[in-house]
Amino acid sequence: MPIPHQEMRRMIKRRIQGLSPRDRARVLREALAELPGYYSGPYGELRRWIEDQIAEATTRRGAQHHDAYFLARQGVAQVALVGPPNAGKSSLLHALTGRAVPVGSYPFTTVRPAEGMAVLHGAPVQLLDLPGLIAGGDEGRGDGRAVLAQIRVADGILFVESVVSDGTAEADVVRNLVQDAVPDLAWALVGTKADLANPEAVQSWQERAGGSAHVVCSTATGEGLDNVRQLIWALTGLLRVYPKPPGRPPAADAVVLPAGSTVRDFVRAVHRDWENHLGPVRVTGPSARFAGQTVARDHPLQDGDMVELSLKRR
Ligand SMILES: Nc1nc2c(ncn2[C@@H]2O[C@H](COP(=O)(O)OP(=O)(O)OP(=O)(O)O)[C@@H](O)[C@H]2O)c(=O)[nH]1
Ligand SMILES: [Mg+2]
Repeated sequence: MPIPHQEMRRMIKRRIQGLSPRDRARVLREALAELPGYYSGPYGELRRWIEDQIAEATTRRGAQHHDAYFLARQGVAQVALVGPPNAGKSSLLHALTGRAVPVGSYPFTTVRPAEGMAVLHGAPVQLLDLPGLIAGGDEGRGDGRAVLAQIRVADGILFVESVVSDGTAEADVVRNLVQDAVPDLAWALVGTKADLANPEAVQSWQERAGGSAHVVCSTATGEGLDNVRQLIWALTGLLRVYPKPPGRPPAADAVVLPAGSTVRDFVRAVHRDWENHLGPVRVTGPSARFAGQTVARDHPLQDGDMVELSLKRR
């Protein structure tokens, strides 16, 4: 039998009185973990009140180092891991980048953004692990504004959601909030904790994802992580383009180029002197109508193309 919510609020207030912000946050997190899992009604209100208290306790601490909150861009692209508290964002950052970040079974484990590099097809892609977002985040609840500011400068958003069914309302709140605030950014969905969910829960999460790009994974078993890497690659829009010497097979290592790159960009990336000596260029792959198609310098390339360059005799 849960303690009636009003008594519970009084009890929590008593427990945090006079504590330092750090201890206050710890006690509040413990209280949140003990709360019945309702998101509506009096317990929902109590939950939101505790979340606000945690946000207050943790932002005051952060406010002294405000600059430390913003992560500089590194690598060839930046993708933000975004989701409700406790969804598994930090666990995913660790699984994909090896970066040691705090992971906890309570909400708001992450109070500052963290970053790590996922090396995808030889290219460093920066992943941002952001504090969990909650309803009202766009008005500043739970540091939401700072989180949104960080999302705005990213190249793509990976919404991280638990496929265990009881978090769907929170996940919807986050998606709507972020898409209203940053409507133009590319995004995709990752369903985490597949190892904890029954097949029906996984299926209903997939149905919610609908036609959007999505992948189910577990950081506990490693299941689906390669698919997550592919999803991130697609989000960045980066292109792998394989140089092919005439009469020989294509190189095993791709040249990685930004979205929208053309044959000219590729040539410049391979060898800066070649542009002036370039003969016909042939492309095989997704951007070509047929294998070995001769294309112009401004031909837009696609991920997975092979490009054969020939140089004019001097
Ligand atoms: N079994 C299982 N547990 C997971 C998985 N991913 C995360 N967890 C657990 O879920 C809890 C929350 O994980 P975190 O990675 O800290 O979640 P978060 O989204 O970063 O949470 P906040 O920083 O609080 O927003 C931890 O206890 C993790 O060990 C998973 O794939 N399987
Ligand atoms: Mg976290």
